Amino acid sequence: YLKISIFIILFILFPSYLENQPAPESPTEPEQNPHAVLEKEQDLVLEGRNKSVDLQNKTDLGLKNQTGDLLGENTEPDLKPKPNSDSAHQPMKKTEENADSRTKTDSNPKPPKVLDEDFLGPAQCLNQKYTWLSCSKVFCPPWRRCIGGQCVCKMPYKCPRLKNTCTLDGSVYYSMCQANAISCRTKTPTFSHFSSSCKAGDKVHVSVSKSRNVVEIKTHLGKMLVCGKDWNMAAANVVCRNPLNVDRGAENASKIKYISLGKATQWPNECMRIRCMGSELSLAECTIHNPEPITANTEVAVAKCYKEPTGECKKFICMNGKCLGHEKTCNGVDDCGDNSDEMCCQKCRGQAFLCKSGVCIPQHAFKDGIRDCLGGEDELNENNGTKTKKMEDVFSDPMSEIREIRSSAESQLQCGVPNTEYVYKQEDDATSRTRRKRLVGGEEALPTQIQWQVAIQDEGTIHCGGAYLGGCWVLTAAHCVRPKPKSFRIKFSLWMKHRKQSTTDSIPVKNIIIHHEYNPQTYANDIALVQLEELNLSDKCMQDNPAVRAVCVPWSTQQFQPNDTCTISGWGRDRGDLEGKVDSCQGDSGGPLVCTDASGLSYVWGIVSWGDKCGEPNHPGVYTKVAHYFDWIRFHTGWPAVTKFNQ
Ligand SMILES: [Ca+2]
Ligand SMILES: [Ca+2]
Repeated sequence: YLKISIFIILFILFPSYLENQPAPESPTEPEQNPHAVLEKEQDLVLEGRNKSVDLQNKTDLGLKNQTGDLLGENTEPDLKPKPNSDSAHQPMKKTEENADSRTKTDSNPKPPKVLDEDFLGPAQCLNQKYTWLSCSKVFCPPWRRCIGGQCVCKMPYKCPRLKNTCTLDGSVYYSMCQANAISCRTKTPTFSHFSSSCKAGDKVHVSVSKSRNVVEIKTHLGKMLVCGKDWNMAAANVVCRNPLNVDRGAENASKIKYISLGKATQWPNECMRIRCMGSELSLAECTIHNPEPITANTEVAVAKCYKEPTGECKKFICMNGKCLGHEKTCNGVDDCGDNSDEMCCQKCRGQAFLCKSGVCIPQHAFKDGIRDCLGGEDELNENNGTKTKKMEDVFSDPMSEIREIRSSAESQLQCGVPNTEYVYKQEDDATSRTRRKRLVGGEEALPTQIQWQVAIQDEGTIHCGGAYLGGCWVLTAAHCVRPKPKSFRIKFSLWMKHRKQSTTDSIPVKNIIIHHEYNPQTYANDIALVQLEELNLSDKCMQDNPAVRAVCVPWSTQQFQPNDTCTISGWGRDRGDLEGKVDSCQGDSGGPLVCTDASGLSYVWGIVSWGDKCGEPNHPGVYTKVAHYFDWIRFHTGWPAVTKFNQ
């Protein structure tokens, strides 16, 4: 009896680990068994290894198999640096913009005594020059979408119809998203305020007093000061850019006691609390709270704009060239104005929250109902993410619109969540009694446990697995398929290779898209999409099936990090083989390596590609790193088919 097995592997994910880009120095690789080459009668019990493999010091994963020791007992001198710990002491590759502040680490052989390096880093990350527009690290705002790792301006008509919004020229738009999509293109402030009657008197007007640089805001409620509470560099940057026209924003965001303001001027006696993300084009785009009375001891906001330093910057240099004190990095506040001071952090200062991707987000973004960390770890333990902190008393609230857009977009696509009603359901089958018995190298799956796993049947034989992406799309390895759709069928919910269960479905193939740069000699770009045939008179490709669910496609190579736990599934060789000494990889080609994020969403992180003596510790399998191919997958399947984020 044949069984599907799953194998839990504790992957210490290394950035280069999953990449199926065989190194040029290993031209003989294709000789080594690609998994797809299986004999016909081979039974499909899935392969697996459940070793805990420490890959942290390794880069090759079989590519340089003579030197790799995957159990981590030795370290090759030419290995790449570990992603985390060593980086602070790695010589930084100098770049025009950020070399100076850290060159002191370059020439010093001993660990430098620079406290800030506990926070900033690693160097490889800093070299990537991430900003708030780097959507491999953060989500794009709703008026932008993620293409090729950058948040680019969305077409204004792609914004949903929400609360009426007025622009500075008095027109009415149907959402702030739309107004900001226009600003995004013109790079000039457009949004004015939320209201359906776009009267000029309702505009939000910001100025800075000649004396003392006190920030003033005029709304239809009158002229007020800005409260010192919540006032920070992110907001001061916005004021300095507009209306003060200082591109690099603020030098600092200070506060002054109301009582110490000069009596010569008649100052307003109320203030409004304003909270900005930092990327806004005017304070009107920030969250503005209702007025609060001012007492003598109330602090109010002061903005001192940035002055270019004389001489070289010896501190942190933002991607936009601004020079910042190190204490302003990794504190959750966008001091740079492009958020580059928060994108590569190993720890966060103060109350800021550290996302697993190394980004510090402000404390107020923690459990605010908007997923800020890629894996959603800032929004855990909420009731479906809708119930958030107590609603604040706000005058103008762009965050509620952002929250609404995000949650509606994110609810459109269902992926990465198995049908728990059906999961682990036992078919009436004697062999199920042996479930959970450990096999060599893995664990047996239950009949409907891996709901995105499919079998690729080629001329009646199953050689390969695949992952169901939803709609009419299946992802597999290029070496598993040929451009002959008629030869293939895709089998869903198949537990035993030769025997259907009640939920098993077999679907003909309409089209096969092999990556145009797939190289059958090297197995580079070993990835293919299989498009299923539609049902008669329908645009669906399969009947609703309680035991079939789609897995999500990762859009960023940063979504999973070292020490994340992932799962491989597939049919391996028969059990006898597994219990003996093993070639445990065979039979799993094309199958998914799936990682689950903090919020419980599962992503197809890798596709089983090839391996060399894959049962042995020094010779792990090689996987196609799916996140690299996000744009390619999206191009062929269409946006909504593959991602609920960054749409
Ligand atoms: Ca900061
Ligand atoms: Ca959040």
